Amino acid sequence: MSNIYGEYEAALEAVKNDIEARLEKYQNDIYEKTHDKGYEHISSRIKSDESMREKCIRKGVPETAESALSVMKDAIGIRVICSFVDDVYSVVEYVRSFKDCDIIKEKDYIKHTKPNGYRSYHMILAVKSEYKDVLGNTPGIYYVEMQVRTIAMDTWAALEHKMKYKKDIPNQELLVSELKRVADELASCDLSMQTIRELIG
Ligand code: 0O2
Repeated sequence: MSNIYGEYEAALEAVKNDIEARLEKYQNDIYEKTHDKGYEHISSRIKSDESMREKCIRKGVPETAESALSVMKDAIGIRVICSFVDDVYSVVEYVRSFKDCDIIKEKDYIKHTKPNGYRSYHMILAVKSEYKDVLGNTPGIYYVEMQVRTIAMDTWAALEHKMKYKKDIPNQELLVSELKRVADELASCDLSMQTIRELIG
């Protein structure tokens, strides 16, 4: 079976690199001004062929490049991990200023925490690219799912993600409420860390 992204795979890589380069510029600019970091690190991925096909099946759409690149909007995923909650919002504001890039969907799971305790700032970006897109437009539009969160939020999400797939764990209910409790404790630590930073100045 051929790759679901077909001839558009190179464009995905180019768009991912473009957004990463803009974030690196942000990091360098902040460092020049303040000798501090705007964020801790970035991680990125192109959703694998297998995961994208599985998602198409789950959402009831055909396993085609058009579904993967136009219906789904998370073929490219970029995660920005920050030390402090304020830095998350500064990154979001910087992304808002990107040229040739519109934020078409935004969810603040930090202010509006998910019932399970999940916190993160999500955006879907529509990025203009010199490459042709799956609908035949040049310049094309490629979508990027961006998640911006603190180290504490990221640690929690990674552990929760791992446990979600362990269905054979006894006492699931207790586990869910414990995870929620830990998420809230970590959020309170994030607040304290932010306060300490402000005290240091
Ligand atoms: P993966 O493998 O990380 O890509 P969608 O589900 O994308 O069609 P929706 O509901 O708008 O649409 O997405 P949302 O709420 O913005 O969440 C998308 C991604 O956020 C998920 O991607 C996860 O990466 C992350 N996420 C959202 N909620 C949770 C949560 O409760 N726990 C954890 N650990 N991660 C979460 P995928 O596609 O599920 O998976």
